[in-house]
Amino acid sequence: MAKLPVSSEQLIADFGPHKNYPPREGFVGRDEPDEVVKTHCCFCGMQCGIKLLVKNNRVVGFDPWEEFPFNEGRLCPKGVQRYLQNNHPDRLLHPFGRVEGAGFRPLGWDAALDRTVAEIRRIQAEHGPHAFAMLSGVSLTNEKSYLVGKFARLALKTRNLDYNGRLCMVSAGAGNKKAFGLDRASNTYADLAHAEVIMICGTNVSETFPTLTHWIWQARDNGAKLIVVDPRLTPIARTADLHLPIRPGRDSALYGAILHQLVKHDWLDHDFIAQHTSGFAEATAAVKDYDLTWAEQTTGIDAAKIMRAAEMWGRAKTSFLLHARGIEHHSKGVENVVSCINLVLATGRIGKPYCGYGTITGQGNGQGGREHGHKCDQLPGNRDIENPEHRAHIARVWNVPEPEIPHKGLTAYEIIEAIHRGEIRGMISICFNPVVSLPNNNYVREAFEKLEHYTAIDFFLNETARHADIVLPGSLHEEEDGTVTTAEGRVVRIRRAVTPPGEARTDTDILLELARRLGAGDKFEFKTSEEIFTELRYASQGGTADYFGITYEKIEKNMGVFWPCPTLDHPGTPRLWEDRKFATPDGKAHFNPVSYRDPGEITDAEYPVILTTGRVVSQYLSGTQTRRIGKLVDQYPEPLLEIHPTLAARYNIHDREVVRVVTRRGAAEFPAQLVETIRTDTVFIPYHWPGRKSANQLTSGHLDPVSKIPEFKVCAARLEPLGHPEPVGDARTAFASP
Ligand SMILES: Nc1nc2c(c(=O)[nH]1)N[C@H]1C(S)=C(S)[C@@H](COP(=O)(O)OP(=O)(O)OC[C@H]3O[C@@H](n4cnc5c(=O)[nH]c(N)nc54)[C@H](O)[C@@H]3O)O[C@H]1N2
Ligand SMILES: Nc1nc2c(c(=O)[nH]1)N[C@H]1C(S)=C(S)[C@@H](COP(=O)(O)OP(=O)(O)OC[C@H]3O[C@@H](n4cnc5c(=O)[nH]c(N)nc54)[C@H](O)[C@@H]3O)O[C@H]1N2
Ligand code: SF4
Ligand SMILES: [Mo]
Repeated sequence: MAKLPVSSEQLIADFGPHKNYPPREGFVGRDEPDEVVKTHCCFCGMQCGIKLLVKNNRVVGFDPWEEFPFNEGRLCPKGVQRYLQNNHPDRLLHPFGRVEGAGFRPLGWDAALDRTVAEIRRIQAEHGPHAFAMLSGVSLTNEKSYLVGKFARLALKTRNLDYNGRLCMVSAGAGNKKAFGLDRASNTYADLAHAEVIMICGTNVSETFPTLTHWIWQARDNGAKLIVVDPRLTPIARTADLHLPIRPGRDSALYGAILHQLVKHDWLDHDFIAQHTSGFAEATAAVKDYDLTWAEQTTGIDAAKIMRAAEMWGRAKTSFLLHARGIEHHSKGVENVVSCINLVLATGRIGKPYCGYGTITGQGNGQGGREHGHKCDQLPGNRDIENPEHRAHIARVWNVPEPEIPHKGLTAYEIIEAIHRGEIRGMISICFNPVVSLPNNNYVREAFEKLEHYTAIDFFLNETARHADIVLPGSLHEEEDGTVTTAEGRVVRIRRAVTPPGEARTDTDILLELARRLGAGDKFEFKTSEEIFTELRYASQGGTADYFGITYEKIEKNMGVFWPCPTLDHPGTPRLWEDRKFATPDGKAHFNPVSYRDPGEITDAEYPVILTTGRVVSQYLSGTQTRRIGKLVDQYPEPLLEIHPTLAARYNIHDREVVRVVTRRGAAEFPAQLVETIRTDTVFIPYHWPGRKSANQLTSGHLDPVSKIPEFKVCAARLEPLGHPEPVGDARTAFASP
């Protein structure tokens, strides 16, 4: 029988905190806190330092942490509201179990854990160990990411573990490894401040990484030129010297055409290319026909602007290239990434002051979370799960025979497909909301309805957890100690400010207890997060992401340590490649040839408009957290369809009128927002909402063949104006806190 969702409102009405616990008041005013805890924001990869104010075991406010070197006290709209989650009435306070036909009922921990373990055993006995899968997320600390990887491999004994970075960082990770042999931004953002040219490709930094813009303004004050590549004239693009309004899905054509011009005008660093790189001839051969006429036709950008970009980049002495999901969320995300890196290598501008390159990490621990082994193909230290030496090293650290470590499993979206095929029957998830965040999500929801057993660990009942059999109340960011690694590669300390409320437990306690009940307790005898970190250090030792020389004490003393940090007396590595020894087998940086190919879905007569998706400043990811914070909801209450007046006029669409957007996957309705800041062939929808407001009802399941990232940034759509404004009083404030 299909597992139909149980609503959060119903759960709160039946078993809300007021029934069992004294009311948890919200912000109680700025009287003297009991404690001030220096930690970091729970949201994006900038990991801004913040001081949390604690009173009576509750977070009641914040203060800027001005000494923390990256953000120096600055915070964005999400950062200053984050603490409001701590007292939210929707907080899960005890385990719940599904009672068919009656929704969720509270359960004791023993009963909830026993039921999960019994179902794991039953499903694995009937269908083999890999029929039970695990999904994880990189809002988790390094310690928890490491623990999840070990838990899935040694306690659950499944190879099918993957994580939400599959929707985020994997194209960048694969591209970085191909080019440099190591996956991290090459410099700290302080190097931006003195770069002559900054090129920003497919990232809306002012909304998605607001505190990063400080370093870009520093560069502007110092005379830097700014190039922005985005189909939308984003806030940062409005300040740029050059905005290249690319047709979505065409980035590798643009960077290929720029490389063509660098060669043609000899804007190249021949010494660097000869001594420190390989593959230059193949990479330039691949773009020999990419002249300006072809490039203009393919990318939709004026030839003159492309030429200007090539000249600005080519003639500069120092430069920094940044990109994020706008070029990575593609069925050729890896090709887009390496075609950007080719420009950096051709001009030799890396590993020197004010010269660098970086993919901007998305989630809070998007960097560390992609290093410590909760990807389906990875072991800690960014090791390869199929490499015999790497497996042997981890087997030694885990004290198990090497064959006990499962081999490579399926990626996130492939796990969904395997559920549909009946190969995967059970699931445990932590820190992931795939029913909102995966593409083509009606198909994803049907998979969760099919599962024989599903346990979810979260602090809120997210939309996927509503399909669960068991819900285990886990911990918020401020309820556990640990470390995360910022977008710059700086490992910082997350400090526990409060303990979990009610019967909620820390994520770590839940995983350790499950491991014990699965009979693997001897491999999981950790008493503190620091003990997990110590094992992680050994596990990462000698890997490309080497944390061996990092300790909690050292982080404390230096306000963070940059990996690689191979020995205890090593200071860490803020700027990579100064020694010109790249982490590839031959020690050289690799050019990669890229021949342009079209995105997985292109427009045609039936679906003539390009649909792209992304973010707005006040909402975060699947919205589970930010849709519960009233002030953020007020700022952007519901998804709007951004459309250019020219395109709108073609369909007789007026501002705020509802438009039905149809793709090959389905249809959804959004009020139109007429803006002159988007291409006339493209519409944009932010994806932070569930159900009928979800952009992912429309997106395609096309994956990059190497990274398996979904193509969130391009699909083909048809617009059907409904000719009336949005009815009042719909879902807009559904989750707002009082
Ligand atoms: N406010 C807020 N901040 C966040 C998040 C959030 O949810 N909300 N999430 C965090 C996470 S996990 C991530 S991954 C990052 C994402 O950070 P970004 O990558 O900056 O965010 P997106 O909005 O996904 O996409 C960025 C831009 O890509 C453009 N774009 C679309 N298609 C193309 C294309 O084909 N080529 C190019 N060049 N550009 C294109 C879009 O117009 C958009 O402006 O943000 C992090 N920060
Ligand atoms: N159409 C479209 N879809 C997209 C994207 C896009 O640009 N367009 N972007 C993609 C990207 S880049 C990303 S990163 C994904 C994100 O997609 P998801 O990872 O599904 O999004 P989150 O909202 O982070 O969901 C995480 C869940 O983890 C919980 N959580 C957070 N911290 C913790 C913790 O410490 N412990 C526990 N136990 N739970 C925690 C939250 O409450 C939430 O329910 O979405 C992807 N989907
Ligand atoms: S920029 Fe990112 S880390 Fe900093 S306050 Fe905003 S959401 Fe938090
Ligand atoms: Mo992301």
